Amino acid sequence: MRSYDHKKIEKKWQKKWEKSGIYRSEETSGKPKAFVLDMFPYPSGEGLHVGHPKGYIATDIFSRHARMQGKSVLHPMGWDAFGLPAENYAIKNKVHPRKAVEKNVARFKEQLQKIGLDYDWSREINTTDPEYYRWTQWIFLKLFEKGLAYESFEPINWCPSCQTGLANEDLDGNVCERCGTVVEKRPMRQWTLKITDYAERLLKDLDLLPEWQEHIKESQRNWIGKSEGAEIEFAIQGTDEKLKVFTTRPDTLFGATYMVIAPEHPIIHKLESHIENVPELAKYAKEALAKTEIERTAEGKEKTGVKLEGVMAINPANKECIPIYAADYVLAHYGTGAIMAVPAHDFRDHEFATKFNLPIREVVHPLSAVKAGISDISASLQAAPIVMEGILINSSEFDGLPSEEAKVRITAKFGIAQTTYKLRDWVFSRQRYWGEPIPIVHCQKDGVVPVPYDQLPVRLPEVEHYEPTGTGESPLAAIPEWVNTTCPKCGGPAKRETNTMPQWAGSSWYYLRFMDPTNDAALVDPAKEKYWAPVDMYVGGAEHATRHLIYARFWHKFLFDISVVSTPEPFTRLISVGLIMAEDGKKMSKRYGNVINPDDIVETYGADTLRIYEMFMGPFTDAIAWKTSNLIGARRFIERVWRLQESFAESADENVERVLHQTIKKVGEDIRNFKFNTAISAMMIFVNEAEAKSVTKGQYKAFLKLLAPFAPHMADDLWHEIGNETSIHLEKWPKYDPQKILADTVTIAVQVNGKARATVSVPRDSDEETVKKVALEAVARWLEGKEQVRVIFVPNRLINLVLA
Ligand code: ANZ
Repeated sequence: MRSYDHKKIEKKWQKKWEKSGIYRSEETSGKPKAFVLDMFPYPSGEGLHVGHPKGYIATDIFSRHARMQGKSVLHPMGWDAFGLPAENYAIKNKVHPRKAVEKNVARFKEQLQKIGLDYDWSREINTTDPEYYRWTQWIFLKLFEKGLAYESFEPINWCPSCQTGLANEDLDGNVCERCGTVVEKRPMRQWTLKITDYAERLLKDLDLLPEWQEHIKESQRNWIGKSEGAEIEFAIQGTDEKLKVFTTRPDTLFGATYMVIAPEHPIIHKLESHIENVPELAKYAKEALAKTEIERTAEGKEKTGVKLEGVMAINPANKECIPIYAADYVLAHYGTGAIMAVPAHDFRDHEFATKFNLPIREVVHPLSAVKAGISDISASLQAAPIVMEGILINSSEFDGLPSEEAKVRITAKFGIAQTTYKLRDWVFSRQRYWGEPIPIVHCQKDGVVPVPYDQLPVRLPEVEHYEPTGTGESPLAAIPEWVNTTCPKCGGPAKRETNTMPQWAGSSWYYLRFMDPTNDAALVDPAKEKYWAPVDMYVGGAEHATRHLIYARFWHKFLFDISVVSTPEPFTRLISVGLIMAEDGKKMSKRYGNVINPDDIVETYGADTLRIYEMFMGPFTDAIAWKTSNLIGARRFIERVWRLQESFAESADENVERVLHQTIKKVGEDIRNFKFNTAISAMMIFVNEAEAKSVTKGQYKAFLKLLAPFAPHMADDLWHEIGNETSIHLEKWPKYDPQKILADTVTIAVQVNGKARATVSVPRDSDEETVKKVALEAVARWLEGKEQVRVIFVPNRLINLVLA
């Protein structure tokens, strides 16, 4: 027998597959399709570690199985190569980001190819390729055309280390998610996308995704953060000004004993002539701006605030004059930036009222107290608020109403129903070099003018220095030849927009480009889109639950509205990969020096062993620690399969046949359900059985087909070795025979006078006569000379022969 030389075998088959192009995707086949997608990586300078390919191996198995089921498969790969990580790497290593990306891509690709993944490399894309980002810019122009991309001048998150503005989604609490530096608020001009126009659809359409993991849908719901409530206006005494608040508890209106506005609220400016302590308020606002939203709104945090001296508001419900405070726990950009404070029923208001000695008035009596006949809870209210709903008191004509009904009636009388979302518009510009230029020019006469579609792509120019300038302008601003241009409208002098797009831009639509990667007339050909869309299976890191996956859904819905795509949602099924931790239990990272390079594993043990090992570690979505010593188990399994080719039986053993059909059923179901570990244990059981008894060539062939998605190199090699000419990966997936699975045997205990004497194997559900015949043989020596008087028979369990 040939020895199992993984190096030779794996190289040989990788070459053959590439040459024969068996993994090319075809949309003209007339077959049903399967679009299987990995979240494409950014090609970092560190290369892949063994954790990265886990998801790729899984989609590889899934897509190979789909192909063998007769589907036309699209399983592509590409590079998300713009953005801060690529740029920071380039700066640190003093190479141009384009050069660094080229080198890193080559390295990543080589590493992936060594693992034997079935990507159609003819569809490879790279977000930094001008022929790709032309279409990213095209989408931006469409958004601009529809009023969904706009310039704004609000304070945004600024990372002093990365020297760029960031979206809320790019923060980890109050620090930059990339570098860990605490971000500041900094007012600056920026481009913003109106994702809030899509908030309701992004929320509602989560219901169209039954095959997404619930926890991911839940994080999206929280991120979108829908609140239903009311807007109510409070007049400012002695002026024509009004202060509008947003509240989710209009039922508590009679309990509003003061108001709070965000320190940066514009009404301060409007009331300047009435307010006596404007400088004090300005100072407080400045301090508040330096804090993050999380710091400002945390419950239990020491409350601060400044009273607006000289002005009072009027509670519209009871006409009471109440004071107004500026306090940082109210955010400028949520709701209306102002609240009615109800200290009896809200934690933060209670903390504030306690500190500033403001009245706490109960207006909603809890149901439990009503039931227990307790009417006075004012003492406990001084200690803590009662936040649950109940029955209204101290609320004039609304007394006695339950909260639910009071909300509706009070809103009808004093305000209007309103819904707000936590989701903010998407801050879409970065003050960095390595990103897609925003295709806009600024003309003195015509203002903001979009670059005409036929002038796309606006190419990123070559520069001497691509380090951030630190001035809030991108390095592009320092290249006059590029910046100075002519206005497409009037032909006069104009300047190009020098902000670039965030890294999330290119990844918000890349899956569409895989359907038609070289089309230079359209983003995607409609017929191809119709065939491939939507993505049937999408696999990637759980950390993208609220960023990439919200942005991509937003762009997709926009492209749906302008008829570029035909489905309301981009990804039908979504599964997140459980991390592979390092052997020490920590995250695998160069920083901890615990990284394992897949190249070394492939070299020593083989790609097929690596693949089986990673899929056998445990449930796919679990985080599990790597253990090199356990690779031996996977390698041994492969070697046992290899040895089975030594001798084939002439006729099939019934048990082996039964286990084979059970295995066919199990492996197919498990692959569809992403349960690769149990699929592999089913295959191990088959190998045990075949070793213990025998295996025919036919059985072996069927088994190799099951193994092929998992260990593609050795499966194809053995397949050819036993006399086949075409690749096993183009074979049909075997069918199991339901009859054969059922026709199994059971073990029956044979007793003589109630004493266990032997066991026999019989086909399941055999009748008494059949079982008695074999049982008599098995216990012959206990029967000698004795007469049988009775038989007790329990089907499939036992037979008891009672003797005289
Ligand atoms: C009065 C009230 C009484 C409130 C009560 C709550 C309880 P969610 O669910 O998060 O949407 N609020 C409104 N705008 C705010 C802002 N810009 N900054 C900080 N807080 C703000 O919360 C809505 C509630 O948060 C609103 O309802 C308002 O306080 C507060 F017993 O109004 B409520």
